[in-house]
Amino acid sequence: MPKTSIESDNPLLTPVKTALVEESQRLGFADCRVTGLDIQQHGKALDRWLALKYQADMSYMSRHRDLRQAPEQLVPGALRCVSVRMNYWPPEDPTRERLENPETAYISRYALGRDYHKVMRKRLGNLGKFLQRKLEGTQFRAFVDSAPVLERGFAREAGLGWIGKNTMLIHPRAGSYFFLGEILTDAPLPVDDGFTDQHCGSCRACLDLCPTDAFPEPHVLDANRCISYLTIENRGPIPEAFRKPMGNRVFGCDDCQLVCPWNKFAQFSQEADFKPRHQLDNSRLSELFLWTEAQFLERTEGSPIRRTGYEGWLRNLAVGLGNAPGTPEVISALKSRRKHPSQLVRIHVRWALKQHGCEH
Ligand code: B12
Ligand code: SF4
Ligand code: SF4
Repeated sequence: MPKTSIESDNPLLTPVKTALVEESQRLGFADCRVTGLDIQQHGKALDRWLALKYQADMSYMSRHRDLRQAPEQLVPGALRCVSVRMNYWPPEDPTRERLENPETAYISRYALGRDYHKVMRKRLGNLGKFLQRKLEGTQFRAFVDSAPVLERGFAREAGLGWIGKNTMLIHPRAGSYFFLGEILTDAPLPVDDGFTDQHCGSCRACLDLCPTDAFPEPHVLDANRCISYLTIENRGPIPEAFRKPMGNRVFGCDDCQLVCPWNKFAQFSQEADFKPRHQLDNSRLSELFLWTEAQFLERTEGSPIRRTGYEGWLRNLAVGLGNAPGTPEVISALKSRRKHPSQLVRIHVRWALKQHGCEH
């Protein structure tokens, strides 16, 4: 079908949209909806967040601030955002058991398998090409996480869910254990209704149970205090005040989702790519701490864990070991890294040994 030039919804494109949604399901997306590009309201929330310095050292959040608020500049002539979600939670995972065992490394459930950026970007690219085949001359660009796109904002406007007090995008029949992705396109596809309801009500479980008290107010997260930021994005030391509350969370954190009552409706993922690799869903802290750099690189190939780097990995695990019971295995693992060439690692090892009464 030749592309139309009008900018308002084109009812002739309804069958194209229906086919697009069907194709998205075939590609493994759990939902796919369309919205326009007005993201003003969310841009204001972003401005406030940046003014309060809640982005910590994630300078890319302020660097691309203008682009985040003017998505049409990312794709010339763009009119619509196709917003999708993909579930990632592993079926029948004894998550709480792992989190409550202080000798086990707790790795965020989104990071146990293949990196979602890779999985989703490829499939979104295929979805965009499908649209191009249906609508000759259509331009599109696919995004997952990395580009300056306010993904939760678009998802809400497209009707994929509401933004909870924990800042997660939540769907009443699917909880929040899913990733988001988008296609920006110049095709004037019919838009869906946004999600204007808020289903948090008087609940505040996530705000009260966050181990590091990272929510200064509902719907606002201070990344400086968030374990997910501290263990993944942060390149420096973990401030001492947050080391004990981190417990055994060594890569990311799921607590504000685990406590959310809406996640009893979460849909499990059947994606082979997201299946846990190298038993990362059930490994001892001390075992992971003894990985060499070569083993780290080999075992995290294609995994989101690569982002923290080997030094960051050891830093996080040292904190976990400082919080673990002081068994001979734990003490000996920590002592083996006492003279590690990285000062960052040494600082955290020293702190961990101190927790077990080993000062020297
Ligand atoms: C930076 C970032 C982080 C930072 C900061 C998180 C944050 N809350 O800002 C850190 C490293 C801490 C982080 C952690 C996590 N992240 Co993250 N992160 C991002 C990223 C790259 C940008 C988020 C952003 O723009 N933050 C700025 C603030 C201002 O935006 P926001 O919190 O989303 O707030 C929005 C609303 O709250 C809204 N808002 C606030 N007040 C009001 C009021 C009204 C009336 C309205 C309408 C809107 C509104 O405005 C904002 C814009 O829409 C996105 C990907 C992307 N490009 O969007 C992924 C993303 C948000 N992260 C994701 C995930 C999975 C996680 C973790 C669960 C990973 C983990 N297990 O450790 C945790 C969850 C922590 C949490 N509770 O948010 C998913 C979320 C999926 C979902 N269902 O919501 C995303 C979308 C990535 C993806 N492609 O799937 N993340
Ligand atoms: S991810 Fe963890 S530390 Fe971060 S806000 Fe949620 S519960 Fe708090
Ligand atoms: S835990 Fe309660 S307040 Fe927090 S996001 Fe879920 S429903 Fe909303």
